[in-house]
Amino acid sequence: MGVSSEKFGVADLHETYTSEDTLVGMRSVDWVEVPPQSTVNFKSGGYHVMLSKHEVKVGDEIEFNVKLSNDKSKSFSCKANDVKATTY
Ligand SMILES: [Cu+2]
Repeated sequence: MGVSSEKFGVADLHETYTSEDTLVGMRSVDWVEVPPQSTVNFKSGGYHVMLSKHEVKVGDEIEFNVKLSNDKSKSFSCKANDVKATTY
C-alpha cells in the first residue's frame, strides 16, 4: 500500500529500524505488505507515515488516503495528539 495526504502533499511510508550497533533510524519504504487475515499496526517505533512541509497542531484532523495493491483506495483521518501522549 502507498499513502498520501492532500493537505500535506508529501506523505511517506517510513519504518523505524535498529542496526546492529543499536543505532535507531528510519527509512522510507515503498509499500507495506499486509498478509491475508492479519493486521499491520502503524505505531511509534515501527511503521509510520511521515508528514512534512506543514505544521501540525494538537487536535488537528488529518486526512489520509491509502492506495491498495488492487488499485482501490481508502480514506481515513487521524487526530493529532500531543507528542507526550501515550494512548492514541
Ligand atoms: Cu519517519
